[in-house]
Amino acid sequence: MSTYLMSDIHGHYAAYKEMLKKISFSYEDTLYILGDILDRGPHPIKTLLDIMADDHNIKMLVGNHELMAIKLLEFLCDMNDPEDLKSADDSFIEDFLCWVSNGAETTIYEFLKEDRVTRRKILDFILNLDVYDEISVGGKTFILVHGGLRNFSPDKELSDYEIDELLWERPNYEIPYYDDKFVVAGHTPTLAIKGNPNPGYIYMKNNHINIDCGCVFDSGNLGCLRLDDMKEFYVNIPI
Ligand SMILES: [Mn+2]
Repeated sequence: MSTYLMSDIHGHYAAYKEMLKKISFSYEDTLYILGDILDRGPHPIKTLLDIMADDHNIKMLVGNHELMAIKLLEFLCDMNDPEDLKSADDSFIEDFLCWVSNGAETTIYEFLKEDRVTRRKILDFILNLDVYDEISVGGKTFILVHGGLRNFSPDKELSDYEIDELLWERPNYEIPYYDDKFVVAGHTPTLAIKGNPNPGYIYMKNNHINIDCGCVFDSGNLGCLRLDDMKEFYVNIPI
């Protein structure tokens, strides 16, 4: 009965499945995934469907990539003909191009291969994802969120943050937010943290924990953290 965390799988299905094997993930265990399953890697929808099928013990939070996808997946849900895009307004096209420039191609490709019922199920799943969670494991409390807590204030309730503040934030690791709680996030590959002595591995500083080890990059890994004993697991499979 262990609790595991992963994040930012970005369509890297092979690495995800390998990690489940590596941690011997079982029916009694719980896995929290802190968003960004979609985009960039080869199999985002395949990965998402796999997570959806395991919903008794996998809890996924929303990432900025799922958030970007919602409006467009809604459109693609009922699309008959790519010509339909011609009737879209400018703001829709702008959002669409923004999503595509963030690696949406594989998500769109796999999404359109699914039938309409499955497309709708995928969209409903994304629409129902929570934005944050707070859990206690082994006497420690962990706030789970995709990006971080922008405009942090110790007295502010998690429910009072705007969604963009939680999904797009890059935390300031020099400042501890809470004395008695860890803030666990993904979103910022640990390869990109300035002064990080171990890029590509889980990063911990001042009660911050970053578990996005950048599996979409050659020098990155898919990381997984077991909260019961803070043991780290890594998988590196080239895409
Ligand atoms: Mn992200």
